[in-house]
Order: sequence, then structure tokens, then C-alpha cells
Amino acid sequence: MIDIKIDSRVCFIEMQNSQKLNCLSTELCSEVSAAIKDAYEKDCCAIVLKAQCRNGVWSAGHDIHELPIDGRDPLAFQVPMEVLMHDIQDVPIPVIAYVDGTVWGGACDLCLSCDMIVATDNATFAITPAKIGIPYNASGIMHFVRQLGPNKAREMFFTAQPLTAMEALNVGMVNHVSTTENLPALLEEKLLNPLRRNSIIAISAIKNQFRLLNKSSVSLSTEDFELLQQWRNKVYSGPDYKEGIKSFLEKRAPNFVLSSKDLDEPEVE
Ligand code: LCV
Repeated sequence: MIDIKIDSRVCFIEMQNSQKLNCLSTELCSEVSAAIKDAYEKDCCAIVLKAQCRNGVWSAGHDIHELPIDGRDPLAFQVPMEVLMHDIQDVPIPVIAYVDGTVWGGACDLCLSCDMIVATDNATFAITPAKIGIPYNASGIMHFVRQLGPNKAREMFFTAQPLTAMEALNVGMVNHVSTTENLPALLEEKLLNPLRRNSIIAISAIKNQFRLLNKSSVSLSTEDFELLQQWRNKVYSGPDYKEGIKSFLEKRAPNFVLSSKDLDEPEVE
């Protein structure tokens, strides 16, 4: 499902399940996770995550067929897509997302989990749980709030509309935007060559500090965490979540029935 190439200490990982729009299935995520760990073992100084696009799609996000409808948390900590995001954040070498297509849902969160993003001018970025009736999760929301600021992050989550590459550049989500023909040279000149020259042990220590400091900026009381989980559970155990998945697979508009007031309705035993 993926192709791996190492060129002068940089590991290029390309997702090649374009037939399935590079949906972040268990199989694809597990292969990318393994490739990331292998790049670290092979003393690479950087990882570039690419995708073979089809119909202009870089990745269509979580594989909707794999979303559980039995009441289990669709975005729990150990879900392969989530594990891949943790692996990207935990590997102590820079991971760069090279985006030359449209990015949807969890794939947008995946790009934000990378250390940097470079994009072609036709790339777009959308986070779409609201379209499917999914409450998302705290770590994913924080990726967006930290990177884009609360207002832009709320706009993206509430509207589920794509940001263009230039809009993403303007809000600091994307590091560089260029044309399809010029982006490879820009990646080498602006990012990869300096990374090859610089001290990888210093970069690793700095990346690890970024990760710990990022975590330190958010503290949640246990009661608030339980409340957060109660709200999420109410959504992904409810009818709208199932309707969102069903309507997508049946290629029709969803017919959501719940209201905001249902969120705080006590559980009926
Ligand atoms: C499985 C798919 C998918 C797909 N999974 O082609 O962020 S969260 O919380 O929502 C998280 C849980 C998450 O990531 O959920 C997934 C979020 N992804 C999306 O909302 C994107 C859903 N896909 C689309 O909007 C369209 O497919 C795009 C715009 C990506 C491409 O549109 P296009 O018209 O080019 P189709 O929609 O016809 O899709 C082609 C085939 O790929 C399947 C889709 O069901 C169709 O399958 P069939 O040919 O069997 O009908 N497909 C697309 N996305 N995420 N399957």
C-alpha cells in the first residue's frame, strides 16, 4: 500500500492506495507507522509523507467502512489512524507532509500532526466530522486550535468546508505553497538540505521539547475530562452518527434528527 525510498538520509513514504483514495484504513496506517519507525532505525534525518492522488484526492481520511456502529469510540486512542498520528508526533525526527491534492477528515489531522506541511496551490484541507455526525476528539481538536487559532479551527470544524492552500498558508497551517512543478525543488532547498546539514541530535531534542511543551499547555480537571467523554459518547452512540455513515455510503444527504439539547439529556436507563 506504500512505497518507501531513502535519498541522502531523507525517507520518502508514499501512500499508494489511490484506488481507495488513500483512506486511512487499519492496513494503510499500520504500514505507514512501521515505515516511520524504520526510518528512525535507519538514522534518517527527515521523513516526507506523500500520496499518490486519484481524482485529485491526496487522502479521503478515515476509512468510513471501518467506523464502528456498535457504540465503540470511533476515534479512541488505539484506533490505527490515531496511533499513526502519535507515531508521527513521537518519532524524534522531522516529518513533513507533502500535499498535492485534497485532504479530508482525519487526513487533515494527520497533516497537522506532522511537523511541517508543504502544499501545491491546488491542495485543499477539510476536517469533516460534523458532516458525518462524529464528535471528533480532544487531541485532534487541540491540533487545530494550536495551529490555526480557535476561530479558524471552529470555522473548519463547524462548516466542514475546505481551506485552499493559500488560506492554509495565511493562517500558518502550511509552511510553503508552490506549483506542482516547483514544489519538489522548494522542498529540497528550503527544508531537506538544511535538515541534512543541521545536527539531527539537536533537532531531535528540540522536537521532543516541542511535544512535551505542547502537552503542558492544556490541563483538564478529571471532572471536565469525564464530561468531555460523556458528550462524545452521547454523539457516537446516537442515531445521527449512524445516519451520517449510512447516508455517505448510500450517496445521499443525511437526515440528522437530534438537537443540541439532546447533548445534555440524562441517559435514559
Ligand atoms: C471510505 C470512501 C471514503 C472514505 N472512506 O469520489 O474527520 S472525521 O471525524 O470525520 C474521521 C472519522 C474521518 O476522517 O472520516 C472520513 C472523513 N472523510 C470525508 O468526509 C471525505 C469523504 N469522501 C468524499 O467527500 C469524497 O469521496 C471525496 C471528495 C474525497 C472524493 O469525491 P469523488 O466524487 O471523487 P466518490 O465520493 O465517488 O468516492 C469514490 C469511492 O471512494 C469511497 C466512496 O464511498 C466511493 O466508493 P464507491 O466507488 O464504492 O461508491 N470513499 C470516499 N471517501 N473516507 N470510502
